[in-house]
Amino acid sequence: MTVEQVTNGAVQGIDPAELDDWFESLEDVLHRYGPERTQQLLVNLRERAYQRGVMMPFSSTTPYINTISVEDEPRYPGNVEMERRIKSINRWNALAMVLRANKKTEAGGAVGGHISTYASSATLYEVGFNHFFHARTPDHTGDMVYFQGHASPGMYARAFLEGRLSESQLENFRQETVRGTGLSSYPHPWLMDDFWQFPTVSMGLGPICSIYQARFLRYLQHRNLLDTSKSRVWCFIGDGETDEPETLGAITLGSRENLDNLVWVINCNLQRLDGPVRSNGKIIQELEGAFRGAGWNCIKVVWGRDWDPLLAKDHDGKLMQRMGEVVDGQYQKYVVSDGAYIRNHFFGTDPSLLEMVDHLSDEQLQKLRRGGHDPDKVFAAYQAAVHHKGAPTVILVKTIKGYGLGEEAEGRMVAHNAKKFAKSDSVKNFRDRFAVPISDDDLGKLPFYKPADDGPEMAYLRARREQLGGYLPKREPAYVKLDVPQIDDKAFSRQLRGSEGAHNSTTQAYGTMLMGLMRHKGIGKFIVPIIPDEARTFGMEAFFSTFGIYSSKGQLYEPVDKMMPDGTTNLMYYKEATDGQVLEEGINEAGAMASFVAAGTSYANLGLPMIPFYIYYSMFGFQRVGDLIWLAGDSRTQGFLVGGTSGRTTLNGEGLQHQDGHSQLAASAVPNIIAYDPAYAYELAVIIQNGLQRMYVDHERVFYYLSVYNEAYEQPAMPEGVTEGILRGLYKLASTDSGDGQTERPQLFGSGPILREVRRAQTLLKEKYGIGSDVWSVTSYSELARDAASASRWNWLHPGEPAKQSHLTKSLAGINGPVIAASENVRLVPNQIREWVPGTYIVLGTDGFGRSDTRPALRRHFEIDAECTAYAALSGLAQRGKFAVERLPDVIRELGIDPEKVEPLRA
Ligand SMILES: Cc1ncc(C[n+]2csc(CCOP(=O)(O)OP(=O)(O)O)c2C)c(N)n1
Ligand SMILES: [Mg+2]
Repeated sequence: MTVEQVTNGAVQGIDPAELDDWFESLEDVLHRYGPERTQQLLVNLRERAYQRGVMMPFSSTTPYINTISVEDEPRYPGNVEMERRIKSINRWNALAMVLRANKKTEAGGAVGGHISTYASSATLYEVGFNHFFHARTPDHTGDMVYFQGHASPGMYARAFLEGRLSESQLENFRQETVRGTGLSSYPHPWLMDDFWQFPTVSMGLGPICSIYQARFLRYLQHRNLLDTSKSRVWCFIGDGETDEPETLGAITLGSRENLDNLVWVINCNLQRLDGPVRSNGKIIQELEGAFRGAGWNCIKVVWGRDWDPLLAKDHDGKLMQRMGEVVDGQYQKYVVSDGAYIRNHFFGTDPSLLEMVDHLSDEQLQKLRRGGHDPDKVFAAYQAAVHHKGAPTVILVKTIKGYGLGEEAEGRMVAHNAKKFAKSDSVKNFRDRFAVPISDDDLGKLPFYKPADDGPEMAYLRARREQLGGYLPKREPAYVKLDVPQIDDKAFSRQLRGSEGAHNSTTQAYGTMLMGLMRHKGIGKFIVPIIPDEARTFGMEAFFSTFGIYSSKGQLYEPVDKMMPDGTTNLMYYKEATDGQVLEEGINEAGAMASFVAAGTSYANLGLPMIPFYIYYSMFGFQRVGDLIWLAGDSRTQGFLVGGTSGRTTLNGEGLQHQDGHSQLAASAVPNIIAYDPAYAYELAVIIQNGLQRMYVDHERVFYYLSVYNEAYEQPAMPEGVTEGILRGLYKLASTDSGDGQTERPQLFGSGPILREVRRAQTLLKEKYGIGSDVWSVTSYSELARDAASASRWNWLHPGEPAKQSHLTKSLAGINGPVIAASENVRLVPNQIREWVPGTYIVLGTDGFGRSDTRPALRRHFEIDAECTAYAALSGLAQRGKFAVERLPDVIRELGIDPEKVEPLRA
């Protein structure tokens, strides 16, 4: 039996009069004791029934009406008429902006834009702007609002009224190749760094980021770093967007962490891009079930106040039942239908329903508003949300896509992509509907409209925002210089000395350094170590007990590993604490990335620079959550991404799905990522120190990607004079003397653990063939390539002027011999620099699926081991006439290489 059937009042087999008694009793209890006691009574009744063997049907949903009853609605505190006028002006300017931009750019490829999304959500935003969204002020860390990406025209329109954007900026919507004159298509902090805070338009990323942002506010609070108690995170989401796994995938974190500082507003206009979100079902009900099940406070805003009198007359629940049984595809049909159709089809299923609307004309029927277009209902929901304690709130609001845009867009399947009107009177109808004071003569020009500065609308708008602390969105980075440790600090210096005979991996070096940095007086407390259930893999479990794992609830249990079998206390136990520093995110790379972004943008969004160090299984970074990494770049996030257990051959036993050889390639495509693939601990130290300096002292808007590996070997001490080379991407590490009559010297490039194979190749060449060579450590192909490309571009545009020389060009100026590159990466990584490598350049790499085996077997399989590298060097010399070609087959044999072995790319 569904809830709807119960509320309908008839239960088969029970005498209606008896049933009436039950309902009367309910009314009586409700009247005398109120809803809360009634709820307790019903819960008790349900439990009693359960004990007596009556199984209650599970229902995660409530009837398809507003959650907040009319009696519980607060009085609207604003001037409704004034707010309606401001909203209408915003609607107009948003529309004009998109239409004008497309007209203007028609010949060169119209720039596009969206009008239907904001048309459906204008009320949702305006109620927020006028009454809820608090700006950041000295005594308030500010509300954080995630605006639905393609509603951006509405946000620009409002900022225009507020005097924060100029007419020329509106005129140049989506035309932004010259910085500062245009407006970005969607919220992009990279492009509008004093305006947008949160990129949202890759569906699903805004929602997941908002959850972790809300949790990060709590983290800062609990660690006594910042009082964020007044801040609230608002996230505006499309109903279609909820299909993204990222949107719903982390909602239980919100309830588990009691994030009552988080409000989601899901604009249920029932449509996505191509068509209905749930044509044959009901998205609002589906989402209600999901969110209630996940422990969220769920508020439905389905109907506008025009429906209140009808629902008040709905004593037998028939209207509610009808509301509940109509599917979304049909509700969309009502949007585009006239009143007669609605009367016949919606109300016509039951004579008593028809009678209920007898007094309403067809026109009135057609205008019965949905909840999301009624400021009273929206306000009531927001008010309830901000007062709710103990859980996040989701507000499911029913609206109409393209609201007010007329027959060319409103509720139409094509609404999402409408960006121009085919019919000449569409604009006029819109103007009339929203009573925007533009004359008929001016309509064709689509002028932007701004009321007089001293007029009542502007005064009202300003007053409301003043009351709420100022304007938003607004991005205000803090230019605090952190007391970053220098390279001689003990956190780093130990790594510069080398491991002195001991065998360590770069992952170990990373863990040791991070621990040292977290103990550093200047920056220690600002570090946010993030790990998704992988600390033991990286040998970092000591972080748990040393710094504590953040948990808003502390530790409510006695961890099994605290007591040793002999009764002593284990100091390395799984310690959770309210002021814990480690964010242990569980098996959740997407959530960990969202935490990384929240921490790494704290300098801009909260005025407090934080330093996230996020280490993860390398393969599950760029490949798994690449879009979140791109978003981190857009957000101007700072911090270190660390790909642990890297390497298609160094991570040897895990096989195909785990062995990464392409994250350095993916990293090279993110413009503000500085990526390194170091071989030695001292290189890592130099890189991390420099990264801290660049990000947290010099305020460069970059972030880092570092590959670290789990192969243990002796870490050498840092040679003299290599710092610049490490940072720029390449330095000469070791040379052997040229042999008798040798006229060319092979140049051997190595990275990561493969540098050691390259060094072994150098020895082979010398010992077996008497050939001297140079070994270079290449710490970053992407940095080399970017630097070289910049120099080339400058030279190209400045003919006749003294040419600029890149680090690569300068470093290779004196070489004479073939260049061989070997690394854990696919060939495209070293091939980034091919354009600038003089002469022969042979690249070895790990193209092809990985597999499990021993490291030597895998390195031979991919042909990146010392033997293959040495052979490549000799064949390079042969190509240049410096080694006898006829000898090459012998060399292959001597080095034990099977020329008929399987081709790794296709294996
Ligand atoms: C990851 C991703 N996939 C696809 C798109 C393209 N896209 C942009 S808006 C949209 C439809 C959005 O529908 P909905 O979330 O319901 O928002 P509405 O405009 O209806 O409010 C799509 C598919 C995108 N921006 N991001
Ligand atoms: Mg939608």
